[in-house]
Amino acid sequence: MFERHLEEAAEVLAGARRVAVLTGAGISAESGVPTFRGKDGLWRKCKAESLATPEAFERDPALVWEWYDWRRSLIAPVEPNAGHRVLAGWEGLFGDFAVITQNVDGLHAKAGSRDIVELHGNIWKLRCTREGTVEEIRDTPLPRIPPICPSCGSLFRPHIVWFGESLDPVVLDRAYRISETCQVMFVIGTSSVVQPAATLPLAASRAGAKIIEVNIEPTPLTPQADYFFPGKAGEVLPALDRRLREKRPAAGIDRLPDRRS
Ligand code: BV8
Repeated sequence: MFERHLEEAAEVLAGARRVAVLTGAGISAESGVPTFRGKDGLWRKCKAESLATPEAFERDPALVWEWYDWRRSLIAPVEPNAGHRVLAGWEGLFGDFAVITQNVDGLHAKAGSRDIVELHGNIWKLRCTREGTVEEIRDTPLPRIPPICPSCGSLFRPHIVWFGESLDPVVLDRAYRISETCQVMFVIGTSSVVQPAATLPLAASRAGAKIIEVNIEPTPLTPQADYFFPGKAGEVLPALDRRLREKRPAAGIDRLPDRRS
């Protein structure tokens, strides 16, 4: 059954020109980055839900920065895994291909993906609380906690969307446009509970896209998915990639029938 579904999903992919991917913490798990809600997830270990909020930062910026500095030091030496690399390789295979990620670890870019929509920001970027300017600072550990904006002396905050904060409307609008125009949407390694990210696959499905979910366990999205592959992203994606490349004509994508026409 699994093999047959892989075959079918590869067939769907081979005939698609507009493909989107939504990823969550699960795609980085095999690189050693802790997820949020798993048994050894971040939210469990260090009361993360009380740290990733504007109220926590208001109350104790140093504590919040210690947590992010610790996560940055965890992520700094980490390499992308086979799942990230397959997605980076698919950029050249389809007319339109974009990765929409909830992750802040920067591993899709490190794997070579270029068209990335970071819904929740990026742990390597710091934003001045006064000027709103954003800088990428990769020092781990940070030279001082909490970090200070060199131009105005105000506090830097992580350039990350916390709970209770709205996503950047421009970023969210692009994510919806990609979701509502793709023919296939992969949903990989997300518990599909965080809003508004979790609505993107539903928007894609309503617009007629095939939904292909990859997760080690079912999620609230699974009943709506056209295909659910129970397994690790770093194993399922390479298996799908092998089948897809057997089907994809050597010629460019323009000779493929556009299934939606
Ligand atoms: C907002 C940054 C407007 C922090 C994060 C309805 C509409 C709008 C908002 C809400 C709503 N209902 C509730 C809300 C509020 C809230 C929300 O969604 N709460 C949830 C928990 C119910 N949403 C917000 O506050 C958002 N803001 O909507 O603004 C607004 C404003 C005020 C009031 C209302 C609305 C902002 C959300 C962004 C929050 N910031 N991160 C940081 O990282 O430090 S979210 C956080 O969770 C991470 O970014 C993470 O990416 C995200 C989602 O988690 P997942 O990525 O799915 O990770 P998780 O651990 O949960 O799951 C991992 C999955 O991988 C599992 O399924 C596991 O089985 C699987 N897996 C593990 N290993 C593998 C694997 N799969 C494959 N292979 C493997 N090897």
